[in-house]
Amino acid sequence: MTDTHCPYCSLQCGIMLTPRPDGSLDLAGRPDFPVNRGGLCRKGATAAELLDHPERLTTPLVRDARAAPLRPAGWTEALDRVAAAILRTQERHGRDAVGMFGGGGLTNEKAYQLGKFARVALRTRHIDYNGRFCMSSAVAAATRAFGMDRGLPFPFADIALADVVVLVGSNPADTMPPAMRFFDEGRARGARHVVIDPRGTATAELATAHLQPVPNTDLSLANGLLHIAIRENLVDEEYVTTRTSGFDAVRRAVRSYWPDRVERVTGIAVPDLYDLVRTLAAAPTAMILTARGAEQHADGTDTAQAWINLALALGLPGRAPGSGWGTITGQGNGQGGREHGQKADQLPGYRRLADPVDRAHVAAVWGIDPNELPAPGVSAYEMLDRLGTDGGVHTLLVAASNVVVSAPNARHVAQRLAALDFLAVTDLFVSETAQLADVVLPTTQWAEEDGTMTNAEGRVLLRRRAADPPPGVRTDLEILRGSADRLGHGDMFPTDPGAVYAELRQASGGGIADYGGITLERLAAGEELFWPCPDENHPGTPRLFVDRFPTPDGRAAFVPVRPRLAPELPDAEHPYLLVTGRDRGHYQSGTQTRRSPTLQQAVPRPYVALHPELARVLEIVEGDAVRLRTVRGDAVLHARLDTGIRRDTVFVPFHWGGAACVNDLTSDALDPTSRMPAFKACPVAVEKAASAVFAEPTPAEPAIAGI
Ligand SMILES: Nc1nc2c(c(=O)[nH]1)N[C@H]1C(S)=C(S)[C@@H](COP(=O)(O)OP(=O)(O)OC[C@H]3O[C@@H](n4cnc5c(=O)[nH]c(N)nc54)[C@H](O)[C@@H]3O)O[C@H]1N2
Ligand SMILES: Nc1nc2c(c(=O)[nH]1)N[C@H]1C(S)=C(S)[C@@H](COP(=O)(O)OP(=O)(O)OC[C@H]3O[C@@H](n4cnc5c(=O)[nH]c(N)nc54)[C@H](O)[C@@H]3O)O[C@H]1N2
Ligand code: SF4
Ligand SMILES: [Mo]
Repeated sequence: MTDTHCPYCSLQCGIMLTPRPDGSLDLAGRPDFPVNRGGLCRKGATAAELLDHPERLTTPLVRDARAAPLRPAGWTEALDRVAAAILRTQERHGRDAVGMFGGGGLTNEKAYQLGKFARVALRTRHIDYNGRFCMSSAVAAATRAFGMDRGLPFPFADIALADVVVLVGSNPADTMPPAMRFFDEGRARGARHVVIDPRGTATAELATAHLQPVPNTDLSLANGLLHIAIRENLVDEEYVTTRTSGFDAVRRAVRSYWPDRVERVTGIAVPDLYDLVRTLAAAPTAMILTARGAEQHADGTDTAQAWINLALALGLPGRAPGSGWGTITGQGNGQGGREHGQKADQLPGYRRLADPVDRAHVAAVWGIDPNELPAPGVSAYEMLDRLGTDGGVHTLLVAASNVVVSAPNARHVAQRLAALDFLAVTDLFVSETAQLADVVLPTTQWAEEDGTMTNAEGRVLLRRRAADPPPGVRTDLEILRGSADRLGHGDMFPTDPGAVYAELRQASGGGIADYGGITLERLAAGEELFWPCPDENHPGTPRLFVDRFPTPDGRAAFVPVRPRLAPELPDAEHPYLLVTGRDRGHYQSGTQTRRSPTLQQAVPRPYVALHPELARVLEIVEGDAVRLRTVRGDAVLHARLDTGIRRDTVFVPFHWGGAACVNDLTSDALDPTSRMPAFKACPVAVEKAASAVFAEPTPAEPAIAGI
């Protein structure tokens, strides 16, 4: 039996894998792991279905000409092609014309090595990753306010200790079901939970109260709540004086957020506003948690900040176990993935690429001259938007992301990918993005490799190898090594995850995300270790901000924020709001979960959820074909009637590609600070489709010559 962790979300539930006599693996939740205590959601429970999946890629694929189909090839040929394309592009357009796009599902070792490969082997400034599409707005706000970002600055278990929890745009009952045990425990003790979501989600159903704002009005809502807190003398003045700076400017900024005005903007009734503030202020322990619903907007950073401002005014961060503000990170290693160098402006340990001291530290670990390190690059969408243009990337290497499905304005992204000189994709399957590649490199998955992950709490975990990969498949580390060899830097890229982790500890040592004291031996011995952990005798830091904030003056910073005009407003042609997000049964772009027979049966097809009243007006009944249209594109989806959703809002999960790709419709307006796209709300036209020709998702198996 091998103890390991789930391949999917940032809860990183403990899983045990036991070989059966027929060679397959029996999968069960680990009762000893404190986060899930044996519980698993249906995605984790079915994860073993993909290990020996018939569509699993076992050989590299190459394309002989743009119009030619992909064909199987050997590793030497495939990696030679990648190296040749890199060198050709560097010669023609310079080093920055080669780009890398990573993913928050990669282990710490892979994320670290990807960042190092970009900076050392390619020496390009163009590297970023899908975390930009995930929690980057909360990251930017937390860094500004607290001096650092760790999704949850406390363990998940603290949720059970909170007397009040406010969840803003977060649906853990569907997105992290085993975490609900902490919420259930709290409510069993009498805690009050308030969900703020335009939809009546599974989480809202369990909560004490549900407020249904107009999408993208959370910033005004938070400012309005702070206005009431000030007016009602509910501010924790002592905390504000001793632990924060900048409150006066925020006090002034929220002066005009009168409750009736906030009601008009958000749709939340004045008495509910008062009730929420009083509940929060009266509780001995209270927590505000934001997730993608609040953050994935063109003013997501300021929205997260507005909720942090409220939390600070009420004295919550660092007050006591069960109090604070946190963001619930999403991908398996969304946390670790952003700490170790995949982000355009970051080096390992949350060091900054623009900081001379940070550059010198990491350059010394890598054995290079700091001047050889490139400058910070551009964010994920900005890089995609400029592919193939002057000053943009001409050869792109993608690992662990399916941008054709998951990036906003996805048709445009597909066009930009087509403008590249060369695209290489490393994946387990031929994802929609891999279908466009010149070379596809097959890689190992979770249960076939060792590595570390850092979950949403900042807890570092051992993911252990439980099975042999299919013959012919290489790890991401081996693929990077093979490429580095061809670029003359092979020695700097070990393939043993333990060796990479040892280097990561050194590179992160002394940084904000300090892994220096987190050894593999300590993890193997079962120690529960949260970063920062500067030395081997340090117990790690489950709770941050207890005495001070890691800002220069030790105080948390208030920042005044106001909503900007939305990038697109509803008009006569697009009178409704399209909200996107997740279905319980699928994961992200669906490359993995759409291939699980169990999950595919549970949620077989893309759909749009709409209120029965809206459906009635539009003469739509359950199962009808509904056409959605925004200024960028359209899709025909099956109607699913949902009495819990606002009447002016429709909801589509983003797990499908092809003609059912909702990101063909979404807006690529970016938050000016975090560069997060506005995935969560855009004006949309909704009508009954003239013919029932549904947008079918991409066929599972694309045509590949010779396979
Ligand atoms: N089943 C499943 N679980 C997953 C994933 C998955 O793909 N599938 N992905 C993982 C990842 S990477 C992530 S980031 C997390 C995301 O986890 P969540 O953030 O919980 O998931 P979402 O469905 O994206 O958004 C949450 C809620 O925000 C609401 N919302 C939309 N717009 C607004 C708004 O303007 N204001 C407010 N207040 N709410 C709004 C939506 O209705 C939705 O219910 O889930 C992780 N877990
Ligand atoms: N409209 C809309 N769009 C969204 C969102 C939304 O709420 N609405 N949410 C956004 C968010 S929060 C996120 S996180 C992104 C996620 O979007 P993507 O980045 O597309 O995420 P995944 O579908 O998880 O893609 C991961 C890919 O890597 C492969 N893979 C898995 N493990 C490995 C590995 O170890 N190595 C390699 N090389 N490959 C691997 C998988 O098969 C899969 O094809 O989508 C964003 N897009
Ligand atoms: S909640 Fe997340 S980590 Fe846990 S089993 Fe489900 S997908 Fe895996
Ligand atoms: Mo995410």
